[in-house]
Amino acid sequence: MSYELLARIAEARGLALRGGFHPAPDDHVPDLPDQTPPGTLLMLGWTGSRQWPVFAASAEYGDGASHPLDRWSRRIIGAMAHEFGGIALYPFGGPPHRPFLRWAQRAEALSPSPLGLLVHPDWGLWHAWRGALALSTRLRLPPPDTRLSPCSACPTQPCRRPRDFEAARAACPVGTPYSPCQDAFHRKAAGR
Ligand code: B12
Repeated sequence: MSYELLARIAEARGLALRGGFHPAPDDHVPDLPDQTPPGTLLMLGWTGSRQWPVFAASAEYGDGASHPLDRWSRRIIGAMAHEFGGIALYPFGGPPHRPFLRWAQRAEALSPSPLGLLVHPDWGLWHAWRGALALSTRLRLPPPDTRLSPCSACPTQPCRRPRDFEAARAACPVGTPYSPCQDAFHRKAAGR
């Protein structure tokens, strides 16, 4: 099994493989069921609205029960953990919360934006995590992405002007805001 193959499998199931790293003890990645430390942590999530159609076609999206996205994430990522020999970890379900923001910065070119959300050179503020896979094997990972924060090369920082969080997020010139359907779903989930 390679990183590239896992990336293709994840994409077909509606998830972007968003980098990974070889955990050290201070990364606070839990041990595997056999009490050994994992060799690799892989981050899985959404980048823009690219993966949305797979979720929107799922049973969870349409069944009317609560927390459809969390249930979908558990089904898809739980199955991958089972297939590839590891455990699934989720950003939701706390407290305590798993340190996804810290793990994400170990795995990809991300940095805190003026809004607090992590900003990505391609996806801007329009991305999130659905889970992570802690695998027993030490996978060979792609070379690190060394791009700097897009905020450091953003002279006008239009996100700093609007007081309203949503307007500030939409003002970021990097990436493309979520599709109307996905945006409506997240707003409803956040109680807005
Ligand atoms: C709790 C929570 C909230 C709470 C916040 C309560 C609070 N005041 O803390 C509420 C419900 C308000 C919330 C709202 C939103 N959230 Co939220 N939230 C979380 C959650 C579940 C836990 C955060 C946490 O405490 N982690 C525990 C700590 C220990 O984790 P950590 O990674 O180690 O955190 C370290 C770093 O963040 C660092 N750190 C913290 N701040 C800063 C700042 C700087 C400058 C630096 C360098 C480091 C740093 O210090 C921490 C300790 O080591 C995370 C998922 C997760 N598991 O992390 C999502 C998460 C952070 N949320 C996310 C999102 C998208 C949102 C919303 C936009 C959702 C929405 N559509 O409304 C809003 C944004 C609100 C806003 N105005 O910023 C995304 C962020 C994606 C991104 N691009 O960064 C996450 C990662 C969820 C996901 N599934 O992807 N959220």
